[in-house]
Amino acid sequence: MDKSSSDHQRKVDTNSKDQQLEQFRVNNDGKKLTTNQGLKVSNDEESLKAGVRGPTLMEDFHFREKITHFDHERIPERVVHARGYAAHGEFELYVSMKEFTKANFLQKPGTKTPVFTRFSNVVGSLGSADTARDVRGFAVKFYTEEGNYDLVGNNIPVFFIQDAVKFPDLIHAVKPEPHNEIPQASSAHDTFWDFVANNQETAHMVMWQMSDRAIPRNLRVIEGFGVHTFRFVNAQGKSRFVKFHWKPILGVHSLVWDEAQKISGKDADFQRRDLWESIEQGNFPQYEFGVQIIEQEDEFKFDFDILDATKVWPEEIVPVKIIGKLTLNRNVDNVFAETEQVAFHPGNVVPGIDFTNDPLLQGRLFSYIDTQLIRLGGSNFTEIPINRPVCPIHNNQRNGFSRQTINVGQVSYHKNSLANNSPSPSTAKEGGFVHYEEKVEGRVIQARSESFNDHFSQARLFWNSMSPPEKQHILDAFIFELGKVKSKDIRQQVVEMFVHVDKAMATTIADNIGVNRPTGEQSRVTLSSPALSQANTRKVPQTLKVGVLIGNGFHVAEVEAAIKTLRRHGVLFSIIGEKLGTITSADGRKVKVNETLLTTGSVLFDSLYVVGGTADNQAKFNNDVVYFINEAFKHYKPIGVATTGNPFFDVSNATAGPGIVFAKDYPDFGNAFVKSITQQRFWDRKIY
Ligand code: HDE
Repeated sequence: MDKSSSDHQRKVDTNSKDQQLEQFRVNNDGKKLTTNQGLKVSNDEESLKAGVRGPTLMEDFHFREKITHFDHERIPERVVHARGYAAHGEFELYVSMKEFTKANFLQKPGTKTPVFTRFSNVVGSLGSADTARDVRGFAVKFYTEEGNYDLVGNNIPVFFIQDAVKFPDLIHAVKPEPHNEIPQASSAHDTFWDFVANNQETAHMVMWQMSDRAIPRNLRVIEGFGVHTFRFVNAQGKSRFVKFHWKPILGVHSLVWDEAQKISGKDADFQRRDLWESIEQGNFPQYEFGVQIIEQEDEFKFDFDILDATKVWPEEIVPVKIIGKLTLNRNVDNVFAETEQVAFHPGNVVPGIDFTNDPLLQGRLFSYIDTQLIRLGGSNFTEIPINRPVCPIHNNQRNGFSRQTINVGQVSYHKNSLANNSPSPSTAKEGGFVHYEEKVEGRVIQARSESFNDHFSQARLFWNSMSPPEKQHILDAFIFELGKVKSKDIRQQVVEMFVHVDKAMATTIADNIGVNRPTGEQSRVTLSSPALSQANTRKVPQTLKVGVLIGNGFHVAEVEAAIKTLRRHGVLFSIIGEKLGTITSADGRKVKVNETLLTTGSVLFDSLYVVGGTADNQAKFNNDVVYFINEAFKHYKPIGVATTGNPFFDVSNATAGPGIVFAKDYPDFGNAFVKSITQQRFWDRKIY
């Protein structure tokens, strides 16, 4: 049975948002076909014609309605973050934040708030591939009792620019070039790098973008960041600066670049498929919520400006306090209705959370509603089910395209006497939002604070914090991206810029992209921040995926024991054979094949278990299995080799060493293999 009909019932739980959405769900199962006017339709196969071979008649209202609706099915894609994928879930508070904020959903430990989370790629179009090198959006809508709170963040904690007025320039530069609309979903082209070299505030963010962070393995293993500095305000009116973090419980993990590119072809939906399937399987993605807090009086205590969105607050200096957990536990019913029509806005706040003067944040406060007005066709998009708050809405806003609400009564203005001045504003005590009374003074001026001028110290801090393989990946990414830049002048400018991050790095890049070695000097920063390196992340076996390469004639006891151990550790596996159907063990046992060597690829798995065996077309089977082994080996992945798998391994390019586990060497093969799987990549492997 298909999902829409099978589990429609179970979905409506006590969650207030889910109950609200239920009022809008329509299930066609077993129902009669009607027009949008509710008229039962008698024929949906032939249009009304003057004679069976004659012309179609205008009178056919069903035809006209159906085609017209179809003709208008598309809406503009988001100007950035077009390709996204979302899920429902809940946020549970661990510890009370009462001391810091009066936000209702952050008061009582155990409080659960319904959420909707949309992940996205920034640059590519709606139909682009998931695994492009790009920043991932991480937008969370909390449906709180005090109204919607949107935390519209990214998986990288800093941004390219410091002032929102430059955003259109940045996006024009990174999107496909306007004269030929090439390349799609890629920053590896002239205009992007021209922008980088001529806007040096991008340095820190570009280091992150060239790092493994921009090619996450899947969306369950990314961090999330609010990026800007926000403000917490408590019931006494005391304000503190705050930065928001999401930390995935499975740790932060990435693809390797060659793998990312191949996945784009093998499965353009790789990351959305992973998210969808994980939730369907009950492997709910979870992220802990953390806050960094700086006291108001410490605003100027740091060697960076805390309002500058190109800077992190190193966790070693300002610790991240974990205060809750986000669990994504329900897929959408309809991607258009929910994922596409959801409208996030950093300006959607609740009492206790407020803004700062970060000039990037200030600009965003304008942009989101503005773009939604055109994308969602007018001012009533807040009435679309996914965007509705779960608390009551009362105001004097009226009319506009596709208004759903029927406001009753004579009065639609404030103040009034006819309706006793209702709806009436609330005091802060009654839950009214009162803007934080920050003291501001200064001249009206178009300028940037000098405290925003240091573009290289934290870019170097990031570089210093990377492990040797991470550094190598950054180098490789620069060489790849700049290798695609046609203008030699731009390539030269870029190395002259990044020499300020690291001289050896920029020199190696220069040597590989046909330009002169840079002449400048690197930043003197020697500090590093271990929290920035993925080498220090959490590694667990749960939900990692093993591809079992298998033919006929395998040893049941050996394979079953291995698979049982994988299962016990929460490792997922898929049986990959020559063709769909079944394979047969040496003693006649049949096992179902899930995928074939043709329909899948090593890049779609975290690890391989090479069992081998016989096949109808033995030569092709051998070749294909060896191809899988070679590729997984090249991508530093763990490989388990069953006793029957040795002949396949022996003729591959792979060599025994770290992460290669032979059944012949381990009486307890399963556990040794799980240990390697947990490790995920073996960077000290020699790959040429
Ligand atoms: Fe956005 N951004 N942005 N952005 N942004 C949009 O809003 C914008 C920035 C982010 O899943 C748009 O509804 C400006 C930073 C996410 O629906 C638009 C600036 C961060 C999403 C917009 C920024 C983000 C968007 C396009 C420079 C991380 C997807 C469609 C100041 C903190 C939300 C839309 C979703 C979407 C403007 C910079 C995150 C045009 C002007 C920094 C996750 O309004």
